[in-house]
Amino acid sequence: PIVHALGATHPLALAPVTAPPASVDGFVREFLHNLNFELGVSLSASSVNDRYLALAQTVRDYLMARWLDDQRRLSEIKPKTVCYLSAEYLLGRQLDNNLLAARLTDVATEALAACGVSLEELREIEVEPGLGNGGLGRLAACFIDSLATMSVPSIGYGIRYEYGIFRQTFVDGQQVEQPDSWLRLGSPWEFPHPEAAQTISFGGHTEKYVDDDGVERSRWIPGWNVLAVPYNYMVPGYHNGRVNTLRLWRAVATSSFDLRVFNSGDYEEAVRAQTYAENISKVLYPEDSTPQGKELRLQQQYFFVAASISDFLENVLGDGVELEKLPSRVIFQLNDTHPVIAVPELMRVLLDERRLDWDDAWAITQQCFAYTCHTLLPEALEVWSVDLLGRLLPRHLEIIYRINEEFLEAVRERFGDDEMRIRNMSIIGEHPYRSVRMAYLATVAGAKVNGVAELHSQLLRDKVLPDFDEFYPGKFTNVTNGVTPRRFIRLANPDLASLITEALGAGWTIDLERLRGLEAYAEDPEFRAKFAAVKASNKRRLSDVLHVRDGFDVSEDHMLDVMVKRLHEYKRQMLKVLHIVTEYEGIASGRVAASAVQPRTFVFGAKAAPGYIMAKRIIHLINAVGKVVNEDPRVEGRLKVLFPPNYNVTLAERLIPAADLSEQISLAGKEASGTGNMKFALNGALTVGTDDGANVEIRQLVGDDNFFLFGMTEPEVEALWAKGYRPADFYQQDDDLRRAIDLIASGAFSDGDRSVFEPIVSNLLYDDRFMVLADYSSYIAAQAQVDAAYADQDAWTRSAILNIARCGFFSSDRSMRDYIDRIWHTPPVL
Ligand code: KOT
Repeated sequence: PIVHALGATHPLALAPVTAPPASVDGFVREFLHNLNFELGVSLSASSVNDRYLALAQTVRDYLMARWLDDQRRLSEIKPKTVCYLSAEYLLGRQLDNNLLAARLTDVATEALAACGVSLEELREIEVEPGLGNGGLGRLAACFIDSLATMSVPSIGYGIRYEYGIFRQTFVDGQQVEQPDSWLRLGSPWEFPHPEAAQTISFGGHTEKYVDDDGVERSRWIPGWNVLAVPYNYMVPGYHNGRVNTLRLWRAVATSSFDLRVFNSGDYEEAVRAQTYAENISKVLYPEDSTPQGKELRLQQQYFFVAASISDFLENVLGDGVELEKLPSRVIFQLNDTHPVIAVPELMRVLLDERRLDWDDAWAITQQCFAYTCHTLLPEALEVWSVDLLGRLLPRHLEIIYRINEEFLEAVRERFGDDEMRIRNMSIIGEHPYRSVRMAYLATVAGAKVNGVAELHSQLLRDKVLPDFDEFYPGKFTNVTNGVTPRRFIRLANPDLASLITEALGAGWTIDLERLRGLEAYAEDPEFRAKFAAVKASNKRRLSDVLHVRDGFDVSEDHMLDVMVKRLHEYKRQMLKVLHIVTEYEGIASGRVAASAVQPRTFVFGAKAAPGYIMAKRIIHLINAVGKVVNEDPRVEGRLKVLFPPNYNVTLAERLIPAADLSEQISLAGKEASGTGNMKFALNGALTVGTDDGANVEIRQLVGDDNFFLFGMTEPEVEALWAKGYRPADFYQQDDDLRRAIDLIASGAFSDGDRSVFEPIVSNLLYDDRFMVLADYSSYIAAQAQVDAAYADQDAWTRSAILNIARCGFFSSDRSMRDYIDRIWHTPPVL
């Protein structure tokens, strides 16, 4: 139909787009064509990067027919569509995932080999797009994978940052950040559409006027604007022939960017103005769970949601959908509060551009949004100062005020003039400065509000938003997070995947509850031996990777004890350090025989936000302890500490399959869910963990015998705070703890300089917001149980298999089903 419109007559122009033949010959032909005609090089003269780019283009060519067809089909069927609005997508490498989805891995391997090219070598040079910080961004990536695999009509919207999460290096054990120029060698997976750019406005003022029908209206006279250029990415479903779209926006200066300056002849100033506009999509803010309230950040947020809403209304919905029917065509899912400015934006479009009256616009808006909260930390709840918001988006601030007025009016009607409650529920906070509480705005506007694990959703209702829960019965719900088994089992752990398929047949990758079938195999000695062999081989593979990357060696007969996640005090990497120092001090002092502990390699992976000083100190300490431990002959062959820099999705895919022990040790009530915990369990690591986030659900499923639980529960944490927490008391009363802290304080890890880690020590002794000392003894006891359990390798392996068998629940496919049932009501379109 599209070609008809152009008046095409040639039969080829009328034929549907077709994929190249999925044969080795077909693949070779396509690959060489791309190398010669797209990259302009011969095979013999090509670089590894040329060959990688040509391969990526070839994979795209195979997916293209499906992508175009899906777009056409959906524009005809007009189903309700999920628009996932997320400031972050932590995608990881694309090549292998796309080969797998399109069932091309074997053909590509053979075809390349026939050209004398190693697929493995090409895989290794791909730079992952690190367009996210951690859990929240990786979750978005898992969700779009599952939506495509389940044939759910959906679009991911976000920002195409020119620089993703910084590259971490260590200099003298301290973190140094380097820009992540992920686009430098070309970006073969994206399709830019500069002609489809949207103009996004900022600043200026508002005014009232009377329209042609005599109705008083408001309008926004913006002060400046930028272009939002869409870059489309394919999101292929696994083995289902579907390809969804991820649309990321890039900021480009408008030609009229600052005509005033141009006209005045100040060329340099005009160029500066261009740069200013283009800064909007320049760099990902590297703060995880601690937003900084910077103006550029608010610009980013508005920039991408305004472009996305307008794109959806104009290009996806297209001609003449009745606005009252909008809720039957779209649900905008807000990935935390970062995109919440979309709420007043949709209101503005409906009111000012489409001329709806307030009540109609609000009724529509309230059905079109749903909000996912990913935190409980008070400092992570985003607020924008009214000053800043009013300057950047004056019309939106007016709309927010009106939403708040009407909301508080309804609260008054319901609860009476309870001023305390009204102040607590107001979308506008007054202290320490007047500000918009974005989580409240999202809660008022969202049809549903969900937390990301059972415990988190409960605490959200009880502790963070109790008044809202009472006011809006039925609005709050839970959807426990999940992870994609395609990337995190099938691709990351191919030998385990083969072993599972051998036992259960294919099909488990899209129906992960089938892993239950492995329970019986846990009792089979032959299967256990095969599983143990896979684990050992994954350790060797990891060792190879770390050897090349960092010069580290991992020994196969060590327990691999892994803690990988952002560095944050609430996650308590410090507790892990105290455990290591305790083990080290015990052996080094001669009180504990080296032979009495299981040989262990401790692996850390963690980035700290560049401005988070305490987190950076802890990174320094981990490296310092690692250096001393690794160089001390008294613990040689027993204890080893590895901290490869720049932990990212690519490294996660190597580390997780090799791990024996998964560290999930946050203070109870602080980790909303965790998703690393799920990835480890699904790869047959046992968890040592607190009763926090999704750990609770993991333990319920795998059983107490297959999980090392320690630490206070959330109510116990609350009780200890209420009673008055004095960390120094724990230090005084526990000999091991005292020795560990004293050793750090003594300068043993800082060449005798006691000042280096003094701030960490005094923070632990006199503040310790996350109660590391209170949970220390329980943690050490749990680690003793870990040691004892690991001594019986066969029993450990049995537990590991049971962990896999019982964690099928944590597939992101299940998360998507829950969102569809409880929130979106967007069935698959098959
Ligand atoms: C970041 C900024 C503001 C508010 C929350 C965040 C945030 C939360 N970033 N990452 N998270 C994590 O999200 C994951 C996915 O839901 C959770 O598993 C994890 O517990 C959160 O910390």
